[in-house]
Amino acid sequence: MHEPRHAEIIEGLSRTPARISPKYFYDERGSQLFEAITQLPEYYPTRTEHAILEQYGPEIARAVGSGCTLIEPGAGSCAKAAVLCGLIAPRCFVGVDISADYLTESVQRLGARFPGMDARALGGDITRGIHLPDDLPVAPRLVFYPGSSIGNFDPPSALALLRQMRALARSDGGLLIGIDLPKEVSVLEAAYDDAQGVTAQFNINVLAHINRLIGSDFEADDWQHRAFFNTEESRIEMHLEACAPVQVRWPGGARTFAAGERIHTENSYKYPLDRFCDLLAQAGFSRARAWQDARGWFAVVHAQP
Ligand code: AVJ
Repeated sequence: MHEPRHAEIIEGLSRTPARISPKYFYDERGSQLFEAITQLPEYYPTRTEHAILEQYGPEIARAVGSGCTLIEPGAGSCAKAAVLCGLIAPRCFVGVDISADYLTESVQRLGARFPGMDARALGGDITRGIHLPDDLPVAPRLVFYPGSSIGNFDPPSALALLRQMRALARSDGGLLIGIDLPKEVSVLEAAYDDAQGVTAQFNINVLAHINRLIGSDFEADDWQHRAFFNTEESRIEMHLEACAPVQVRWPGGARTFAAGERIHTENSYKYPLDRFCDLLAQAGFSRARAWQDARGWFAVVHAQP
């Protein structure tokens, strides 16, 4: 008996065009490579969001209020939570992540930095709906979803996720979310195809992870990184393109790829702010306030029911 993700991966590989979910980027090496991406000169989202939080910190803090229960889906290293906790002094922090081991460590570190705060780690996947512990302090809940992670979801899935977050926030809470905005194509494409080739390594590394998960025999050297902006869909697409005809085998199956054939590995949607606010409204957030950098490249949005 295989795990469900096994079947999901093989189903994606068997499609035409083939696809691999971006969630498989983040094995240990993939997480390190992503960390390196956030420091690349071309990759503006992380530092731009950070600069917005720094510049408008006091305003954002007044808008969201202090003493809340802060909930961060996909908290990972809790690096961004640390910045926000310094600004809004939450009473309680709940970090949620699929890989709970790593999360437990980083939540402990965060708790040590903010001794008055009740810091908790919760294993779970927000896209499937999470169940919060029932002994949380009675306080308004702020859901924090930074980094433009929402961009990985197509609009209907993004809406479904925003509805989950609306339910978590309840009627007296809110959402603080980072979104990457549309901009000059050359800027977008450079951010996903950097000169040092770190994003290329990040993309190709997914194959090693898939090999470990399903026992396939992908060879990194057979594939090249492709990233481009799809204007109609307003999204960056990342693909792996076969350099020559390739056969890939795994226990119980195989697939051939022609030279130039691609595996779609990621979408990163860039929502114009007004379109994103429409999605928020459809998800049940009737009020929204946004802060942007001077170039209008990224926005931090506070949404309330
Ligand atoms: C983590 C999904 C926000 O879309 O910018 C970075 C992932 N992929 N470079 C993004 C990513 C390639 C990133 N997100």
